Amino acid sequence: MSHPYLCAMIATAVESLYKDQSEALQNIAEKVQNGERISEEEGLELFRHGSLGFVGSLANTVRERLHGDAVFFNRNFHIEPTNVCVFSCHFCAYSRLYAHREEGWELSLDQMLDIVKKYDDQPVTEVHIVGGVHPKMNLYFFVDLLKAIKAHRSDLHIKAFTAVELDYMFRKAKVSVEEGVRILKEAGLNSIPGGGAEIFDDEVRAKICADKVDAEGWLAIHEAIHYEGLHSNATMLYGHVEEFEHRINHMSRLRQLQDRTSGFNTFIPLKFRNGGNDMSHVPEVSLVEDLRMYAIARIFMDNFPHLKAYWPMLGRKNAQLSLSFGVDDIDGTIDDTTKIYSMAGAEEQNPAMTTDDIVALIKQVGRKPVERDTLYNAIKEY
Ligand code: V47
Ligand code: SF4
Repeated sequence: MSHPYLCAMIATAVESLYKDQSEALQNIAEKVQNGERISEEEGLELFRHGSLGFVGSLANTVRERLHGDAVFFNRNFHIEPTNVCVFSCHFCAYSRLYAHREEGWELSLDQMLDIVKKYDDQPVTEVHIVGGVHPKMNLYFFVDLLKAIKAHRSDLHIKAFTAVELDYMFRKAKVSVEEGVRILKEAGLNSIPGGGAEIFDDEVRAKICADKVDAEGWLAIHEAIHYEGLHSNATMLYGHVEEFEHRINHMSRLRQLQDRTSGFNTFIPLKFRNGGNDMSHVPEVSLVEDLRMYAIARIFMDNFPHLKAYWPMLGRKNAQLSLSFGVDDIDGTIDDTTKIYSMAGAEEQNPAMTTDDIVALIKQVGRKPVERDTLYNAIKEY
């Protein structure tokens, strides 16, 4: 966007967009433009009164300050060891209780290694392993899996196990969180994904996922991961029974941990989808609300380097749109091994995009595709 006349026009339009706002919103705009952190109250003000145009424009300023036009993606594939799960999250369309395990799947170590081998000739850099919490797949089963993957392909970055899976496997093996993290790191674990965070507030958690690890446990596991020198991501499941206050509280707790450790790479807001689960009566929020969510996250989470839109859940067109509302990362070239969203009614039933597809999708909206590894080192600019 280098034409001087166009730039001046946009600057005037943005200025008048800010001037027409309440004093509170104008103060927030000034802070964000000066690179200052906004408070929880100010975050709430954005959720309550910030129009899509207003928050979008501010978020884009932050996003371009951090990353210019770059949009990151990586070449990865998923392994989902099982969908059998001891927990009963009401929003989950994917899991099956152990008593009904014949309706689900349970992969053996050899079957999972066969998935890894399918990618032998492909330049993937990451395997993302995540699934249900199976009572018989214990810490040492996963130690063997990590070791087998590393023995086969040592350069593959293993991003594996949500804090929910880790909490269960550590407790069952009677090891402390710190000890468990060390055991998995020694076996080859490189980072952990951001799942299982949902909404940290206890009352909301009691309504949607009462029986799994609570906020303190989730945060303690990520803290231990960071202190071992590994990185992680953080998610937030939004757009169901929570209020704006709960979203701000969730993001604030993540921001505080990040101030201490700097171990998070990416924040990933996940839109609640209501297909095939116990919460099908809860309506889904609009696309405008999704984009406002991304934008406010980009403004509020000032110490998170990246904001990810998970395209299999959002769909390709909406993922493109999100790139103007603070998002700088659209995950990877996942193939159809990921089922957690397709089973809940997400846009993409068989999510797969080739690198050419992803590059074209990003270029079509005037941004610059950058292939990255898990830790955001640039591998190739397109
Ligand atoms: O924690 C489950 C979510 C998460 C539904 O770290 C749902 O790179 C919406 O965390 N509607 C697991 N969401 C997936 C996850 C993830 C995904 C992509 C990348 C990364 C990363 C992490 O999926 C769960 C839950 O919040 N989920 N059911 C649903 N009906
Ligand atoms: Fe199990 Fe995860 Fe589904 Fe909850 S969201 S029931 S922990 S698979």
